[in-house]
Amino acid sequence: MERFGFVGLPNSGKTSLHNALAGGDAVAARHAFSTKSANVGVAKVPDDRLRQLAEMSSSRRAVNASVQFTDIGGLVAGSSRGEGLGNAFLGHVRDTDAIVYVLRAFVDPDIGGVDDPLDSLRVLETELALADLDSATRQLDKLSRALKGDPSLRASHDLLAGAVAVLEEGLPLYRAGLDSSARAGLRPFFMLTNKPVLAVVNVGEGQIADAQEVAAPVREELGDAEVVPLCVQLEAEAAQLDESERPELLAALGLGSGALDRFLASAYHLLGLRTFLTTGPKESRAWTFRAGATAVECAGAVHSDIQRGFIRAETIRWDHLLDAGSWVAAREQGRLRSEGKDYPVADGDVMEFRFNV
Ligand SMILES: Nc1nc2c(ncn2[C@@H]2O[C@H](COP(=O)(O)OP(=O)(O)OP(=O)(O)O)[C@@H](O)[C@H]2O)c(=O)[nH]1
Ligand SMILES: [Mg+2]
Repeated sequence: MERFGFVGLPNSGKTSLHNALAGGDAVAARHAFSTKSANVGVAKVPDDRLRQLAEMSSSRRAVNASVQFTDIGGLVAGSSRGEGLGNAFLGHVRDTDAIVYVLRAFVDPDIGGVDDPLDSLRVLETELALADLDSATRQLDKLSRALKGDPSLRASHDLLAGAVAVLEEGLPLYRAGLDSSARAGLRPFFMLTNKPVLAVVNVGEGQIADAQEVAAPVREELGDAEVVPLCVQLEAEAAQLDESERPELLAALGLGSGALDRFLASAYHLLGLRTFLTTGPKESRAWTFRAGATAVECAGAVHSDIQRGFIRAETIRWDHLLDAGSWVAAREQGRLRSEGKDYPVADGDVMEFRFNV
């Protein structure tokens, strides 16, 4: 499963965000470094298409897609040199597929820490870039020596040398304007700042009305990255409630419901994850696949036997299926397509696999 790592200064709200997503109650505390080991959680990816299909089929249950996230201990200036939780921290970041910066904007004199989101971002980016510079320099050294005996390493060497130049300026790689082939070429070097990023700006209750303005400087700085203002504390409290009461509370607080849902949806998309669906009376289910996957690869997500014995897939877009009213009706109306192994599955396709084992 794909994993996000929360990266933020102490007391920025990482554990609270973890709790909001998992509905859990890991210890969120007012002192710095309250999280020492990483909390790993799983969040359901909200999907209204799934809900509607489950209703259409009177499914006994609906199963959402899910993502994992790791609540990592706080980072401080100097973490890249072993200050604070130092190396353990960096190890956890290395293990993730994408980084979620948690940037504190809420002001509370009783809770120590930085409450300027842009200042926080600068500290975090500097530390990650320094950690990358250290690792990249060492790898470049090795590669330069190996290059003498193996000229085929030239492209890789030059790419890494370019990365070192960027990092020396304190710039994270994701902000260097590298094209996707350069980003892919750097992947074997396991750079932290070559991972996709998004940011949560953690606003206080009093800032909810101006949340977009509070987040604006971060959005400007990060350019293409998704920046989501959230009142993490309230979301965490709402997560403790019954699912049916939640929208009401959030609406009453003027948050609107669904800020957290939108965050999850963008996170999912950021990783290049897409969803296909299956539906029937027993269950309706959202399945995760990587953008570009074929029908036979998607069949493997359901079961390896279905992949092995794949014959064809009957498929229809989710909204067309709802429009037809049922799978049988869609077939009668000639709206089901029959697709072979190499069909590139689209986000929102409803699939039924024909197989023979
Ligand atoms: N007033 C206010 N307090 C908040 C908000 N979000 C989080 N807090 C509080 O801030 C404190 C720190 O939150 P945590 O979620 O533990 O922060 P953390 O980033 O996990 O901290 P470390 O693990 O120590 O790095 C807790 O007391 C939270 O209740 C908020 O929006 N408003
Ligand atoms: Mg914590």
